[in-house]
Amino acid sequence: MKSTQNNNFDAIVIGAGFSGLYMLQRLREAGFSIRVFEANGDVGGVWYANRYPGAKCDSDSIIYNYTFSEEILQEWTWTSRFPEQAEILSYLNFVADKLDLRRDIQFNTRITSAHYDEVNKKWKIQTEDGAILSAKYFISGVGLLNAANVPNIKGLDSFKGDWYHTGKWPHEGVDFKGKRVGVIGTGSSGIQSIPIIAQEADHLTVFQRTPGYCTPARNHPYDPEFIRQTKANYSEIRNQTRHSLTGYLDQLINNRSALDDTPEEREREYQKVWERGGFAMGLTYNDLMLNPAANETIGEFIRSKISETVKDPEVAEKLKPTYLYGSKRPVLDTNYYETFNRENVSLVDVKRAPIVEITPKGIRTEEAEYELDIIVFATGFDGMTGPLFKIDIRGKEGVSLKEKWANGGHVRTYLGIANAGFPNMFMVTGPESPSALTNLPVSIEQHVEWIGDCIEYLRENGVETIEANVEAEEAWSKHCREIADKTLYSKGDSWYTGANIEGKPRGFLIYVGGVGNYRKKCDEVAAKGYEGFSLSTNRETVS
Ligand code: NA7
Repeated sequence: MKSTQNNNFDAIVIGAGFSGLYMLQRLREAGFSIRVFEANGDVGGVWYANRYPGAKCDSDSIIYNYTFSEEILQEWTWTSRFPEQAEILSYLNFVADKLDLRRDIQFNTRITSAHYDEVNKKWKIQTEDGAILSAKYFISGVGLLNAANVPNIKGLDSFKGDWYHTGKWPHEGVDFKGKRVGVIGTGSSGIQSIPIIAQEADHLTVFQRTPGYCTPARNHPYDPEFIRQTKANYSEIRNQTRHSLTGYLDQLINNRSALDDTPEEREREYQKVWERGGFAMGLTYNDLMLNPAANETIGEFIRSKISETVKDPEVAEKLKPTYLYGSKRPVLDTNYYETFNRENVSLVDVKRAPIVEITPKGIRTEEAEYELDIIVFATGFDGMTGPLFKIDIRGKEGVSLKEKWANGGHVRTYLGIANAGFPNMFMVTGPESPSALTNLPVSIEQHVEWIGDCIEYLRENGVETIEANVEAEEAWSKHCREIADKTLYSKGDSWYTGANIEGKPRGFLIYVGGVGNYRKKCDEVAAKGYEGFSLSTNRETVS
């Protein structure tokens, strides 16, 4: 890390995760001066912070990486099908070392505000310790999930034991041996950590509000021959993910409705995908995320698996989700349901009897008090807008991003990359881009490359500012909502819609039209001289 000697940059980027690291490399290679600010002590973003036991990614390792450098692709080798947090963090460290990125990153530095100065056409950016910097371009690489949500439960301060949030896990780890542990939350973080904590703890109590739809990950070490073939054929893999629906290699398995098959045929089809493991269950038929009756068939299949696995029928019933599959993020698991057959694990339904308070001794629900030594909050994040709102971002006339979105009645962006009223500001995987429903490195690379190309274009054409037009933004936002409303993705209560945060306005902020279509749209916008944006030189503005 180098301290800031020069306070004026072509571009300032926030975040040194997948997005910020590549943005740095992309703009540095193009000859721009750039500085990345990172609140954490090192690179990694979510993979720096989420060190809870069992943390891993649900994307196959071979596609959970950058593809822009053939050298990096050839030199790095993943060890197993699904990468664990520590391995992903090693990968990002490897990339940072290889490209010598750290010399342009300032760690342990939180950005508190970014204000657009209309007179000088610069972003004024302030750090927590009061330093003020300026840049022509302000780029957010803050990611979707860094604003940890610790629910406001009465009495937390009085708890005599220790408590942790999965998204801010201590680097030295947590010793669960001989402890009575409570985990609140059964989303991805809870479902990944519960089987591991159960093996160590004296007793584990799981406080479940809504059960997840879990399907087996079937993680396994990679075979060297598979790795050799993958490296030899990477251009084909890259091509496939970039033009796919979700940035994964999985394709639609049966191009017909789930309702076209008999129950026996469906069972066979689901079973095949279940055996394969990974995220393809939702691709078994073409209408699972479109038609509630079709969706019910996959829900029923997973519920039957829960009954088969969990020995106590009452516990099995509690673990069965009944909402639409995929309207909350489905989870890949390793021994999750099996964990509830252990003697030292109990399940508490806090939808039926909600948590009332945290006491000095543990957690009290409407029905009972549970004595605990450690509480783990696997309670998720204020997703998508949360990380942006942690910074006071203000565009023209001092209007904040928060005010803009609140005043207009809903979040709206142009392509999930730009905002009307916020010139020369870009978001990597911002709201209304495919982001959360995709294999993120694929989406991140596309955004970083688009933003890099755009900034180069502006330099080549002597453009001072670029700003999304209100009409283009409204049209994009409307389009996003319209296509989401035709699917079942937007019909659940989760961080996809903001429903997990008390008082947060609801809105489905993901473009569901697919990675390939989205790339095409972004490329068309660029090819038409940045259609939907106003570009201004010192002399004139062109819309
Ligand atoms: P999620 O998926 O948002 O899950 C959070 C869980 O915590 C979920 O089961 C919530 O229940 C539960 N929760 C939240 N607040 C409470 C309170 N107050 N009481 C009881 N239970 C609560 O977060 P994760 O960290 O697991 O995963 C986030 C993403 O990371 C995931 O989607 C992947 O993309 C990777 P609810 O469902 O709201 O009833």
